[in-house]
Amino acid sequence: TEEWLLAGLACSWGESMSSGGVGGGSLGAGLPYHKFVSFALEETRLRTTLTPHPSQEKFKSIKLNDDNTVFNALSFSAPKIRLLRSLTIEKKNSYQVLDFAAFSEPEYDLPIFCANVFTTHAQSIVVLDLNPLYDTTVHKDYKDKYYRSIMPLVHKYNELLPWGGKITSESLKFFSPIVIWTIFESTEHNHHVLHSAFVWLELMDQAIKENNKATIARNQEEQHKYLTWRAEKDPGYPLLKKLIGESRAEDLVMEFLFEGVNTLGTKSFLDYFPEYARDDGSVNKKRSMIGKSFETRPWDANGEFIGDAEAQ
Ligand code: BLA
Repeated sequence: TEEWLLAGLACSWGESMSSGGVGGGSLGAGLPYHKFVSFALEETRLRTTLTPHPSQEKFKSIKLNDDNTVFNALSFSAPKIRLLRSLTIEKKNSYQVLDFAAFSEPEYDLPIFCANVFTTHAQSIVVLDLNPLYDTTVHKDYKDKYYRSIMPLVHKYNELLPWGGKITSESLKFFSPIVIWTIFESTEHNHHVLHSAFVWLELMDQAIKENNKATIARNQEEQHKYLTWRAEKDPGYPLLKKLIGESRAEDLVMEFLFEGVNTLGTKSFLDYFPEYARDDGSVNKKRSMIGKSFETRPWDANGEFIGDAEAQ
């Protein structure tokens, strides 16, 4: 049963970084992260039928003021998958971005596949995870259902991709015990082979449709909460604003990257995260109320959260 980790996506970040600009003819080609994206899409197509998502039309050809920057946005849906979308940005001699995510239909409680990489000449900031729909510290049943059998993955990647150090503490409850959160020097990139388990597709194959209306509504609300968080506080947002302007960045975030934030639920950011309320009722612009913590990986080998003491 644990063979599914081999049904993995193997993607060499080093290789794709150094092959920069060689087009392979498939979607997303020509960007350093095109290999990741086309591989992920190919893997997905082996198992399901991707249909272009309505959001793709509006965003795939966003024009930038800056000729040195290439922007590529793709989005799809499929049976069981509400939204699978990918954004890659490359600014020549400056930085590269990958933001890839997949969200299931609310009839499934699948984790959210999340691959984010921000690369400059100096370093790469990487978050790779199956973000849990339900906080795994609170919902042990959910943790067991999706993470227990894949915990061994952590040992496999931990050496190659060590914990990235202190992190915005709010992020932790959106991360799973198998999260890869790492920062590596770009000079080392050729030595780093990132094998990201595309376990998500395996989980998707196995996912069984939920019929209970209350459970479906709860799944939908949890997904909405996640979208609401990221649409407001994603670390990439300020850079997107700089790149395409405030209003287009807002459209991109609301209607593409975190599409569903305006339709899956009616609760506001402050309904979900009241600690961000300011006296005048507006949302505190700070990224984090708690600050950064967790110098080391705050989960043990069984995926039990052990970060409490350090969080003080
Ligand atoms: C930095 N991106 C980061 C950091 C994290 C993430 C953890 C380190 C800073 C921190 O502690 O917050 C990513 N955080 C996540 C993800 C989740 C989360 C994926 O909570 C999911 C729940 N990154 C992008 C995109 C851009 C981008 C699209 O995904 C730009 C367009 C940029 N990320 C970016 C930049 C930084 C960063 C510029 C460094 C700046 C900073 O620390 O604020």
